[in-house]
Amino acid sequence: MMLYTHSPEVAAALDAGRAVVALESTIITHGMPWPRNLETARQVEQAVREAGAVPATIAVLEGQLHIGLTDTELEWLARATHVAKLSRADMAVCMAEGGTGATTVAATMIAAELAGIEVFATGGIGGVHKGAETSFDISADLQELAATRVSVVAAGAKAILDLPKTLEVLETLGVPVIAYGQDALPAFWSRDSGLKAPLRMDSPEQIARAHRMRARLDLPGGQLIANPIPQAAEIPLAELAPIIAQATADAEALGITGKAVTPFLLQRIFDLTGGASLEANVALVLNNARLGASIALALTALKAAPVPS
Ligand code: PSU
Ligand code: MN
Repeated sequence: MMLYTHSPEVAAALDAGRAVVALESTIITHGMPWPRNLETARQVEQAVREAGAVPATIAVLEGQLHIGLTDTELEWLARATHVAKLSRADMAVCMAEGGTGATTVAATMIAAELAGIEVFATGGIGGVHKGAETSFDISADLQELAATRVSVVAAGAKAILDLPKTLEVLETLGVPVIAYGQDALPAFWSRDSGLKAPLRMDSPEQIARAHRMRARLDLPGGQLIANPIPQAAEIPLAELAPIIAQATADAEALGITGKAVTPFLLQRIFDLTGGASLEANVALVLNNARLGASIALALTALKAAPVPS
């Protein structure tokens, strides 16, 4: 059995040297409720296509790593209820045992690099959780950004995380955190976290050149592109802060730990905002898919041009 299979659309795109954007599947299985998860997954794929690139949603189905899902597979995954959430630690076990799992940012990056896909768009990355000084809850996504050469477009880190600590860890790991088109680090549902991003870029071409430069320097690891949610869709941080505090306190009271923490908090915030957090989430993922496609196109344009030495 091949280590991974491509959907027909992705196979044709890679053969033709077209721009491809990787998409994760944990957001479908653990990040959004049915049927909005399927609608969003389809809209995100369509947004990538409309921007001129090809989407590759990644997941493990019955032991097989899929780079690109057919619409039937996408719908099956969106309806499934007992799908594992796979990160670097559990991906190989799932595949070896013939299991089915959705890929997080970390696992999607691993799969994308394997398949030669350089850009990946998602909603938010995992990071350092509040209270990490006692819980040690730091997402494997951060180490993956340090290890795997994929540029990840996200709407910053989720405001359920400790953002200053997340930035510190990314700096320690040597991960460039690049705010797109503004100075402030965006905070997922909000455009401004109140923190300045370490780096800023204003065009997909700049981001593509920096991505290439890392490879020429033989630096492992990718880039985190922090793309602010569109203004019309944002929920200001002041409005969300008490809700996030409530959700975090609930998680602690219920003794939620490990990989259950992020899905629990997202669900709780969805309930406490009366569904408004989901609307914002959908808008920011679509926005990231479009930027991811532009970066992937800029990278293919660079490939075509001779690299100056
Ligand atoms: N963004 C969302 N919803 C999600 C996630 C991101 O809007 O469910 C997922 C991503 O797959 C990310 C994961 O990699 O949450 C982080 O989980 P953890 O904190 O357990 O590492
Ligand atoms: Mn965690």
